[in-house]
Amino acid sequence: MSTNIYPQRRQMLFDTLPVGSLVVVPSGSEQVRNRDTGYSFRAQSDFYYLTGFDEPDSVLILCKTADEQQCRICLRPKNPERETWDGLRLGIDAAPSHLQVDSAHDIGELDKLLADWLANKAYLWLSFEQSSDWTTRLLPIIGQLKRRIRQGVEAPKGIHDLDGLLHEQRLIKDSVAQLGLTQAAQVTVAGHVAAMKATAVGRYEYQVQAALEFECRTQGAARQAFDSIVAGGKNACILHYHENNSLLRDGDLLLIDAGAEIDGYAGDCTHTFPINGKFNKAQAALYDLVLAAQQAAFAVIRPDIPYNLPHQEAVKTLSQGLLDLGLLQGDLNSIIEQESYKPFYMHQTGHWLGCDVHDVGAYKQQGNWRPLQTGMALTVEPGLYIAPDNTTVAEQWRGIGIRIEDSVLVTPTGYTCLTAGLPRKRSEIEAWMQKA
Ligand SMILES: [Mn+2]
Repeated sequence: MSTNIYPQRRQMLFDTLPVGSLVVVPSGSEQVRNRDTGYSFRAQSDFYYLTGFDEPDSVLILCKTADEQQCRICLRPKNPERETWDGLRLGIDAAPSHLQVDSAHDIGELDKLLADWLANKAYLWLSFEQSSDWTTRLLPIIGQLKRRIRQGVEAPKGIHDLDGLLHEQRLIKDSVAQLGLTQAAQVTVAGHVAAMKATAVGRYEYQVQAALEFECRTQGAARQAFDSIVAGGKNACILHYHENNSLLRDGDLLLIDAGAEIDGYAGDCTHTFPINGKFNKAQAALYDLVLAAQQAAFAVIRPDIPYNLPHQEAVKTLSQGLLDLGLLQGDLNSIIEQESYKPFYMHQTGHWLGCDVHDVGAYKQQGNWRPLQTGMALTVEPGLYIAPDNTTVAEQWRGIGIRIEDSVLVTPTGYTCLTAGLPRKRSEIEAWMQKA
């Protein structure tokens, strides 16, 4: 991985900041799980994106004045005793060269340092999504500065949302981000293949989950990018199901939505296949329809189309198919207009993908769906979910949940599918399961 990417990313952010700016980007702190045991730590994505550093209790500070720009890191000092218990720390002396920043400071001094660094800065930038405790911490420091006004010190005039700048930057994937997403996607696909191999009637969902996550971790994933959804039969109708504790039954489908995290980038892929290797008639009809909807969405993806167009194409295909199969009645346009497909398809057809599985970046600009651009990464994930208690449809359809999801990168001429490699056509899946 290029070690120069982090200074480059910080420079890009500097270039968008007005003179007189101070930016605060925290890594976050460890969270207690119970008593003296913590949840495993993962640095906030904004911080990791700008530093490649993942120690808790670290804060990146960017200062821009008319004369200079300064990049500073505040972090935990070396502490041999704590390091014996909790792991090595980079430490203050090694940080400037290791992280390519101008200076490094003890995190314990942060409030005092901020009082100096904030003096005569007009703009204080914070993530509004993550900053509630930081605003309460920073307001007294700004108050102190205002009391030094007779000494000629100026305090910030406002706190500004960093998300608008930094998240727009994160939305367009640079070469290192593209590589991270590509590797995360490849490991994710390997995990799905391992899950298919581990699937059999009479096993439990968590056993398939274990096979998938074993493969991802074996191939270098730091963790899963989100809790794996391994949903047999009607459990697939719960969109974010992750109890993963049911028995896999003969005649049911298995829906798996999972992704590995590699170098801070998320994989995201969903696969639906029959537990016994053979689709029944109702499952086959709905599966083919969801796959057709995904292909209709793929067909329009290229730069300059509105973000929502793939969703509209998927909805059109799904609605027409539901009409043809008799699950919906009426005419296509009014079904789409009145959203009467929503009992069967209640989510969007995708989301941004990046450091976070539901990645940052606006979807609309001035009230309109933004155009896709080269370098954006998103998922394409139509589905159909027929609630087990939906008595408005024939019994054969009830309790079937299907989603097919791939991750794509927008290219100048269209897109690249990052998660290619799984059998997707019904015949391919059945042949694959037969062979396995
Ligand atoms: Mn997704």
